Amino acid sequence: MTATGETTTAGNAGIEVPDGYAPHTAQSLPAYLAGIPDVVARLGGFSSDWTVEEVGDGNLNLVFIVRGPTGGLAVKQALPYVRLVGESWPLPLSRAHYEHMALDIQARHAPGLVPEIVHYDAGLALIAMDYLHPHIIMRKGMIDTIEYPGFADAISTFMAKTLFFTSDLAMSAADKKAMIGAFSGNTALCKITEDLIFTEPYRVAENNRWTEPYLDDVAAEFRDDDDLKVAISRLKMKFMGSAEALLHGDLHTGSMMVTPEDTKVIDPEFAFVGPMGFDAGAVIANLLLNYFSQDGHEKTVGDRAAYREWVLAAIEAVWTEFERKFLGLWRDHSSGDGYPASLFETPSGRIRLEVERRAYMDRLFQDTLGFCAAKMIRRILGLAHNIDLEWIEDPRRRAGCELRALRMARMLMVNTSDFRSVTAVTAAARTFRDRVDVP
Ligand code: SR1
Ligand code: MG
Repeated sequence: MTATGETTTAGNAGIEVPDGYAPHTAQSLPAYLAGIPDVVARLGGFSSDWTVEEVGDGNLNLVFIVRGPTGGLAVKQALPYVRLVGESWPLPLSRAHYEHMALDIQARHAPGLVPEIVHYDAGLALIAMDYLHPHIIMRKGMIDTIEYPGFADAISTFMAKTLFFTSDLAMSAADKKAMIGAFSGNTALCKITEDLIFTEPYRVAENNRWTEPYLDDVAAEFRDDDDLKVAISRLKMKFMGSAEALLHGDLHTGSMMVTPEDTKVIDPEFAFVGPMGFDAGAVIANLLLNYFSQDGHEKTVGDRAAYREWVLAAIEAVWTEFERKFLGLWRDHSSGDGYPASLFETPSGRIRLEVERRAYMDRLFQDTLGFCAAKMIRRILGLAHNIDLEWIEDPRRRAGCELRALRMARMLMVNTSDFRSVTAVTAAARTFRDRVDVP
């Protein structure tokens, strides 16, 4: 299990490390940090007063928590390989550069919703940032049925602002192209997504795993489902070719640190300029996976019914608020080269543009549902699973939850246009949960 609540096994090949790079240890880090005035100011005292704990059991990186007399820091350092798999699966250190750039842009557009960067060292692929306390990874809180009343507002604001302000609706064509260029080198991280989300769950692949033997048949059925493979291929084409806005790129509930009052979005190392629905779909997918997992955690039948309803209400609020905020930004801040105001200056033009805005959001909703489905399927049939489901001890019971999620995801991906509203999605979740699919 990883720090962000995902679980992984397996790997690939080749490795190169730039001069000057070396991974830190809890022992080596204080002497390095002591040379950075902003860090010393944050931690207080002397390096001999600081405690360092390596807490990163995530898929990719080292993460240290450093505490001093006056404050704390989280220090994230990229390793030149996928941490959980080892050196057999190399991964470029440049992901820290993309994460740093993304955090900077997100902080500008969505202030207060990402951790503040205190120090960045490109050579060491290391970022020192706010130690978020008493926040916990949202995925873990949801397994413990903690409600987060501020979450929908925060994540919808984060998505509306980061996606709108980095799109052609807000940016000039030249600035937008420069941004695409700036993130275009994050190919290795995109390739992980292209393989693990859009390809491998739909064919035989060494990395794939699922709850055996209960899901053997449905895994085979998905590998043999041409309609599903066409649908996932269309989504993959959109992921690779639609440079709509700067995405977080891995916006699951393990990338959110929360308290009931506060939400911070972390870990944008998968950032690149892609289709907006990929981020929105990731949020909804992870909420739906949690919804379907709750049956597997119940001690007595129905003891999590109220929490399940909270999760569905959160899904509805996330989309409704996102749509409302995005449209509001478009009406008030359309400074980009898309939909030039000069084309819609007449009263009828203004009305037509408003109709078009609604149509744009409808298309974005359809994209969101497709990507949502893809994200659900990859967490059940692909390499990296999540603890919402993995922590259900009885494999048969877990498989039952997973099967219901898979059935719903397949329907969402192949019959996307049947879902015209977010309440149609939550209603379908209730229906699929009620089905007596026994693996
Ligand atoms: C090998 S990396 C597996 C997954 O971890 C990250 O959080 C992304 O979701 C990626 O797909
Ligand atoms: Mg991550």
